[in-house]
Amino acid sequence: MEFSNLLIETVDGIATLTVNRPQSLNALTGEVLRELECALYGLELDPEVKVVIVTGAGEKAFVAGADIKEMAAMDACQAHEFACTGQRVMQLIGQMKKPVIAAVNGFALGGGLELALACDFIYASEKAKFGLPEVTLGVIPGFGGTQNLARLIGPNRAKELIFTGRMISAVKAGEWGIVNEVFPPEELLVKARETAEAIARNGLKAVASAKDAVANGLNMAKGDGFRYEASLFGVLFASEDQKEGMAAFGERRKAEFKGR
Ligand code: CO8
Repeated sequence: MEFSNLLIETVDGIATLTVNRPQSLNALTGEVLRELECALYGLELDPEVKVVIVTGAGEKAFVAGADIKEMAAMDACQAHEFACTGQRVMQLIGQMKKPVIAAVNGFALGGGLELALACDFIYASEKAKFGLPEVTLGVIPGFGGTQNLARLIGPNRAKELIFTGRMISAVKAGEWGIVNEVFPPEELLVKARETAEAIARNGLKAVASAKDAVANGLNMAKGDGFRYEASLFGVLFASEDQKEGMAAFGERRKAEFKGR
């Protein structure tokens, strides 16, 4: 499928999905969001794809937010529709069985930070900047940012970022636990790819179950989360990958997982 605002390249099971509107710092219009939804569904269903990396085109931005010029002309119904589309995209990333890594190459602001937060984890370039500047525009984060950021770094730091609308550096974002690792700009995609390849070599049914356990367990009481984890653990014993992984260990060879 052809997209006007996205580039997708799949090499050896790793798909790189690039938001491609560098002239607008990759800002998210309604059309970009609809394309992202479509593209992510496609990647989830594509048997060739094992891990997805999301990044932004150009040197300057990952995604500098929702498109302010488009939003400025919206009425309340259109803004609601826009927020719902954005939230569907963010939730889809969380619900996908495949891991999704954000490679933040520059500004990740507003909806751009929300997109990164929706991914399973974030790698960043030293040049990246993070912020939720919505209050400087008279609105609040609308793609799950208040929820995801507060859960990730705690309510106090989240409120400081959201109330001030300030940007923080990649290093600070690392210290605060928003970013897993920070790399020189030229190494960002290489490192994201190395990690994606390391994940892709594992039993992908197990990786999907781990993603499910972490995401859903966080919304449960701890005891329910433990029970949920045990049930997912048990179900994996019906998979070919579990048989292969444990047999390979016994036979002192590398497992050849099929994702079944
Ligand atoms: N929307 C539209 N266009 C943008 C955006 C954006 N978010 N960000 C940058 N651009 C455009 C600029 O207008 C400019 O275009 P042009 O050359 O045609 O004027 C081009 O990108 C380059 O940008 P700048 O010249 O401004 O570049 P600078 O290096 O001077 O500044 C900044 C970079 C600091 C990133 C600056 O562009 C900026 O502040 N951008 C806006 C950041 C922002 O406020 N983002 C949050 C938007 S709100 C949001 O994301 C809400 C999400 C939830 C929505 C809920 C549903 C309703």
